[in-house]
This record gives sequence, C-alpha cells and structure tokens, in this order.
Amino acid sequence: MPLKESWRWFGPNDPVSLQDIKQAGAPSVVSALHHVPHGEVWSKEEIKERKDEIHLAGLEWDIVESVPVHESIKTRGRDCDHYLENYRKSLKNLAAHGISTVCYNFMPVLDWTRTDLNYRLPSGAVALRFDWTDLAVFDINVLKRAGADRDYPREVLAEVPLRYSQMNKARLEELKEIVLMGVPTEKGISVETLTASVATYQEIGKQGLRENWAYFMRSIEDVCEEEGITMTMHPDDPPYAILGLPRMVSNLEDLLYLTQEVPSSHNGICFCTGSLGAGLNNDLPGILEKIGHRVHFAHLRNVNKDMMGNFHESEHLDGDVDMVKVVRKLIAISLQRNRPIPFRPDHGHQILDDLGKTINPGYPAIGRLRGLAELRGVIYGLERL
Ligand code: DNO
Repeated sequence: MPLKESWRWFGPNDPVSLQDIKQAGAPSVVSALHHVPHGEVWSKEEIKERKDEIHLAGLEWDIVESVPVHESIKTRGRDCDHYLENYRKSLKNLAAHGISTVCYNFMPVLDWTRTDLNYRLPSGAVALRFDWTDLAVFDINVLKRAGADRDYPREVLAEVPLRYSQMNKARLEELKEIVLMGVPTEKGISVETLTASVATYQEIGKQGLRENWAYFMRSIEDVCEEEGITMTMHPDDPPYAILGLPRMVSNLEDLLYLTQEVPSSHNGICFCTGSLGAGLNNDLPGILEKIGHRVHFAHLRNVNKDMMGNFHESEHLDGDVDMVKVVRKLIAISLQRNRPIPFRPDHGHQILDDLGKTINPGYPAIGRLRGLAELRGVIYGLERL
C-alpha cells in the first residue's frame, strides 16, 4: 500500500472500540492522552499503557494527534518556558516508546470551529457545517465582541438580525456550545476566556503568532533531532481569521512561510484536505506541488462550499477537493521518499445505525468507514494504473 491507513481513536472512552477499528481494516490508530490536562507531561507509564492497549487489539500506535500546545506557548506568556520544558519531556517519553510523528496545531484558543453539528443532507445523513452568518450571530450577540461588525462582509452582516431573531434560546445555547467546543473529548472554554484571549491575541497579531510558533519549534528542535521526531502542523479550520483571532496556517503563502522559516525536516505538515479545502482560493493539488515534501501525515475529507465560504462536510470523494488528484500526488511523494505517508479518513457523516447514537462530532464509525473504503478504492485503482 503506497499510503498507510490509520484511524483516529479517542481512547478508552471513544464509542468506537479498537475492535471496531480492527474490522475497518486500518493497521494503525492515531491517538492521544486526552485525559491529561493541556500542558502537563505525558508520562512514560501512561504512554506505555495506551500503547499496550492498542497492541493488544492487534493495532499499532505510531502517530499522536495531538500533543496540545499550551496557550502560554502560543501567546508566549509568563509560564511559556515551563510548558516548553514539559512539551520536550512529553516528546522524549513518546520517543522512548517508538512514537515519532506528532500532530499539533497553533490555532489560538479554539481548535476547529463549526456552527452546526446536525446538518441534514437530502439523503438523511448528518454532516458538520460552518456558516458565517451563524458565526457572526455568535460574535455580535453572544460574545458581544467590540468591533466584530468590521470583520464580516456586508452581505453577512445584512443577514444577522433576521438569523438572530429566528434562533430560539435553545439554538443560541447550542451555537454557543458548538463554537466554544474544541476537541470533543476535551472541555470547551467559556465566553469570558474567549473574550480575554481575543484581547491577548489582538496584541500578538499574525506576525507575533508566527514568531511565537518559531520560538516553539526552535525550543524543541534538539529533542526532535535527537529522538527522530517529526512534528506535523495541522492547518487552521476553517482557514480564516475568526472571532478576531489571528491565524497562521491557512493557505499556500502561510505554509511556504512556515517551511522556510524553520527549514529543518522535523518541521512537517499534516495535510488536512478538509481544512485547507474550505479556503475559497486554495488549490490543494497545487499546494501539494509546492510543499508536498514536508507532508508527513494526511487527513482526507471533503467539503462543499458556496461563494461566501459557508461550507458543509461532504462525502470523501464528492466535494470541492479533487481527492483523486490529491491522493495521486500523495502516492507520488510516498514513492519518491520510499515511505508511505500515513493518512486517516477524516470525519464522516452520521449515517445508518450511527444516526441517533452518541458520537464524537465528526467521528462516527460508519461514515468514516465509508470514507476509508472509498479512499482505499482510489488508492488501489491508482496503484494499478
Ligand atoms: C478535527 C481535527 C483537529 C485536529 C487538531 C490537530 O477533527 O482534525 O481537532 O486533531 O487540530 O492538532
């Protein structure tokens, strides 16, 4: 197999079990110690325990997603060096157990952002959706951010009053929870925290965030070199500045900056086709052409977007991203370096028996299984051409 299949597992509390994953046919899982608070050291014992559990099920654990980067590092706050030291220790402990690819992101405060986790498609399947007007309703009416109205195009602002008036209390509460949620198994943040963070990040700005990231990378460089660790940076999702927070991994220009600023090979990219694919001007095969040599992990999923950049997550092969072209390029890169790039089917629709089940948003078993099967078909097909 020219690309290596993997599957995200959120750990023992994931409703999708290791046995289920085994049946999906991927040889390895992507996992993390989600119960360890952000910034704390991942101990060798806990890493071993998780690894043994995965092994016992006949699977491998060779990618971590994610070792979260503490806010103090992203903002270069007071305790930055303490958290950097912890990060270094976690990396060393992971390497001691042979885990050498680490996915992370540098998105301020919030990880990925959506506005609807229950978007019904005509087929009855449920998908995740991002809508600028909903986000503006949250921003203006819930977060009440000063100057928020300057950050949206006129067309979006014009829709806000009506959209707001149509939302009942329950929907507003739900919208708030969705926006403030980060990784499903970890806790969301409060409106107050977000407001304080927006102020902090406004001072930092995009260039400051880039510098803080470079400081982070340089601080872990020796550990990565000694231990053979590759860091893979996840792009911003969605790939735009939102809620007054700066972003730094949204398009080709950002990716070129990152790869050139820290040229060492441990500074790699997690190529997430869904995150980058949501950018109106992002040409994914073109981006791969330029930075493909730095890609060491891929998240494969698709999106359908409109002219304003509102989007919902679509079927893996059927969306705005030309998945066949992307897969073909990833295969070519793997063959060139003589090592298969690991990928996981990212997100999936809630379909069939998963409808009505409690799932981690975006991570139902059956929708992802369908995605994996389709991607596997593409890979097999391309391999035999
Ligand atoms: C969402 C995921 C992200 C990703 C992190 C990586 O489904 O792709 O939460 O894991 O951004 O650090």
